[in-house]
Amino acid sequence: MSGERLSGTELAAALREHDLAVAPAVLNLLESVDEEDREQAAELEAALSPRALGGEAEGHIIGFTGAPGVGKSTLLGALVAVWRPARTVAVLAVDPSSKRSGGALLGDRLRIAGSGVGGEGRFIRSMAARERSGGLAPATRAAAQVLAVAFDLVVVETVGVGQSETAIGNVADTVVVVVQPGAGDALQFLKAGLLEIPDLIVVAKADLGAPARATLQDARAALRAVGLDGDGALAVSALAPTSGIEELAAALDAHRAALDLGARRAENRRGGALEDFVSEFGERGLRAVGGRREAELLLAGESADRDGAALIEVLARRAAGSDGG
Ligand SMILES: Nc1nc2c(ncn2[C@@H]2O[C@H](COP(=O)(O)OP(=O)(O)O)[C@@H](O)[C@H]2O)c(=O)[nH]1
Ligand SMILES: [Mg+2]
Repeated sequence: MSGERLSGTELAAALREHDLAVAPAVLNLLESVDEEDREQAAELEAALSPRALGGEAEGHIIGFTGAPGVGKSTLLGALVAVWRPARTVAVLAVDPSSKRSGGALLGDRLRIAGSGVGGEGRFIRSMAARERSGGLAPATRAAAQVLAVAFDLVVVETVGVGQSETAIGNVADTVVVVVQPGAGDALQFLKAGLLEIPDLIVVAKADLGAPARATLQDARAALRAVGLDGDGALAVSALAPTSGIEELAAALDAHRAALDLGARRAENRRGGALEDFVSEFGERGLRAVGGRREAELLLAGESADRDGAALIEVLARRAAGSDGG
């Protein structure tokens, strides 16, 4: 570590200039529990809030979620190879078990995937999950939001089955659920309304043949069952020779292009603020606001460009009874 540390405001300015070299320092700051660092982190986030930017950060924030072993990291390695070198990519791998090994593994996979990855324009970081829930830590949400100012693509890989996946929907513009051939469970969760509805379902390991094709049919049926277009399911193989990776990259771009970004991000900030508030103040805090529904209504009444910190403040003030409500 060098002696000259950039302040939160300086880091924010660097990200606005697309200076990708500051990404590690930005993550260190956001993950720090040191009190002075927390203040700097708040300044960083405030300087890059939609209100300060005069609009939403332009990077595409994509969440990849699915059970362990379905092939998420390998798939990301193949996708990064398609995206690079034309586009800059940050990958945040949320590892519920260990803090570092996931990122190291992911790094290996990305190197194996080869072709132009490595070096500038690409940033990979493993981050701790919130407690054991598999949910996103506040630092991950903040990291995705601020990196989207500097990088073209910000990918968050999370491990999850069923309800624990909800957290990714509070940060991503596009949520991709990855399943593997024979994975009936995840699709049953989706049909039963237990799973957050994904924007895309990817059936990985398409090279396995018939079982992959059958799971793709199941995925299409599951999407139709919840009123979505079956075309939102794709099969890919990340093993050489890869298949479906470019189609997936195109589907991701198409989803983002059709999105009302401001509305989606505002919704995510509200959901994220509520999640963070409950994590900090517990169910008791939520009761002090008047319950979840009341909290949601309160947040919905705030203007769309308010950042997470401001929204949490709104909830905290209501809980303390100091806003007269
Ligand atoms: N046959 C096949 N195996 C794959 C594919 N992608 C990943 N795998 C294997 O599945 C296992 C889990 O992959 P990984 O990417 O670590 O899954 P993650 O836990 O979801 O990130 C590894 O042994 C991979 O080699 C694929 O496209 N085809
Ligand atoms: Mg992985």
